[in-house]
Amino acid sequence: MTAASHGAIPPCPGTPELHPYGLPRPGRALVMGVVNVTPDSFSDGGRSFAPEAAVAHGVALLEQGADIVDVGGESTRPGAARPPVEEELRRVLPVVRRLAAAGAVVSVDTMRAEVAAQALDAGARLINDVSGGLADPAMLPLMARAGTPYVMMHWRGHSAGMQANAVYDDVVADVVDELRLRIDTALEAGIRPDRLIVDPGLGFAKTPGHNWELLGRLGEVGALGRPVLVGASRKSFLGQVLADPATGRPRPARLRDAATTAVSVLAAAQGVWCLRVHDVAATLDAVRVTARWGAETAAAARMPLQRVGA
Ligand code: PMM
Repeated sequence: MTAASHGAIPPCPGTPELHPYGLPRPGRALVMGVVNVTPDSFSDGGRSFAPEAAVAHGVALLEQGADIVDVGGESTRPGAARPPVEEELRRVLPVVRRLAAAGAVVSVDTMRAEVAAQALDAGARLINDVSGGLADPAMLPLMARAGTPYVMMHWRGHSAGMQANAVYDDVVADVVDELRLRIDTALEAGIRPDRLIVDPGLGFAKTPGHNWELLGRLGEVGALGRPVLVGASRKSFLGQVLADPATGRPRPARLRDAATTAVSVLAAAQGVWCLRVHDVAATLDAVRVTARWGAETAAAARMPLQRVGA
C-alpha cells in the first residue's frame, strides 16, 4: 500500500517544489515556536507580554531547536478585541529586531500590511496572516513586492464573531475551496507560487468536530499543491477530548502539550510542512522520530507487518 492510497499528502523530504523559498529544509517537518506578545492569549495567558520576556522566550525556543519563531502582537482568541495598529507595532517590532539579530528565522503573525511591512524591514523572513489576505486589502500587494514566504490561513472573519461562521456543508471541501480561492487571488496579485503556504485554520470559525475532520483529511488540503502548516497547539478541541471523566471539565490549555505532540506526529506523518507549537522541545523530538520512521515506509509497504495469530 502506498502513502498516496492512504490519502497522505506528499511528504516533506524529497519534494523540493513544496519547500517555500528561502526557509530551512531539515528533511523533516519544521517546528515553529509561538511567541505571543499579547496580554490575553488563551494558550499562554500572556506570559511573554513584556518585550524583554518575549525575547527571552523566543531565545529559549531557539535553544530548544525551533526552526522558526512566530511573533504575534494580536490575540486571535475567540471573542478577542483588536489592538490599534500602533500598539501592535509597539509589541512586535522590538521582539522581531532582537530575535532576528540573534540569528532566528522570524515569522510575524499579523493581518495588517503596515505591521508586516515594518516587521520585514526589522528582519522578519515570513509573514503568517491568519486572514489569508482578507483582513487588509494592502496585504497581498505588499507580499508580492516583498517576495518573502507568506502563510495564508483559512479564515472567515475576526475573532469577535468568528464562531457564528462555523457553518459548512462539508468542512474539508469548503475550507479547500476557500483556500484555493485565496491562492488564486494571491497569484493574481503577483505573489509567486513558491512563496505560498496554506493552513486549514484549526479553531478559526470551526467547531471541535470540524477541527478533527480537517485533521483526518489533511491530504485534501495538501492536494492544493502548497506546503501545509498546522496550528493545533493547546487548542480547546484538545481540551475537550481530554476532559475530566468525572466532572466533564475540559483539560486546561497548559496541560495539553502531550496531546499537541500526538497531533504533531500524526500530521507530520501525513507530510505537513510545519507545525506551529508552544512546546518546541517535545515537538522537535517527535518530528525527528516521525521522519526516521517515515524513511522506512517504503520498506514496510513492500513487507507488511504480520499480525500476531494471523
Ligand atoms: N493559531 C493561532 C494564532 N496564529 N497562525 C496560523 N498560521 N495557524 C494557526 O492555527 C494559528 C495562528 C492561535 O493560537 P495561539 O493563541 O496559541 O497563538
